[in-house]
Amino acid sequence: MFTALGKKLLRSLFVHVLGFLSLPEGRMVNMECPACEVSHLMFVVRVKRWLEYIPLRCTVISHIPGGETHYFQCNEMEGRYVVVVIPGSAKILTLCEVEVYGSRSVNLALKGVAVQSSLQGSYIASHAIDGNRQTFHLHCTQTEEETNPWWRVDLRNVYRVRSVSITNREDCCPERLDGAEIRIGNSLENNGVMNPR
Ligand SMILES: [Ca+2]
Repeated sequence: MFTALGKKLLRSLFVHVLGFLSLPEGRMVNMECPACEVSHLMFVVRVKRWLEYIPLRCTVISHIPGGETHYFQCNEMEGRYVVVVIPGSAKILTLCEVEVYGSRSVNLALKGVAVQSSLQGSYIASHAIDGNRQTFHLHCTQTEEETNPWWRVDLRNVYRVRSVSITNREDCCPERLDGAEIRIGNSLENNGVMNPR
């Protein structure tokens, strides 16, 4: 069924895959090449590091009509911080409510602490986690017009986030939220906007 070369390649592939899979547990499988252990281990370490930095996207918001609440699945992304950022210049970020759900149907954001990149009027960051989806200013946030405006909630602990819901403003310009990214992670580098999205 297989040629000799085919069998050799298949066995080589099998040995390498086994070596790759077993090395993290400290076992050496590749008996044909003991010297390969170090290079395999380095390869595994590099792949694991690479995997840690793969941007696991929760979402990029395409559009939320005014006054509506949309849910976004985040595939149990792990993190303490949930960040909403609009990439680009001359942007204004307004959020009327952000809800964060883990394994239970409890809104984790309600016990969090919210901050944002700047403040417009009295539209403070905590208005997005006040438990109220109403879309007038007493219950919404707003930044100044700026480059890459962001809003962030500190969940005070690390959670596996299943979904995030966003309620958009209704009175004006809901399209401002188009293209916003939801990022989740444990980093506060660059105000948390470097977390995976
Ligand atoms: Ca609110």
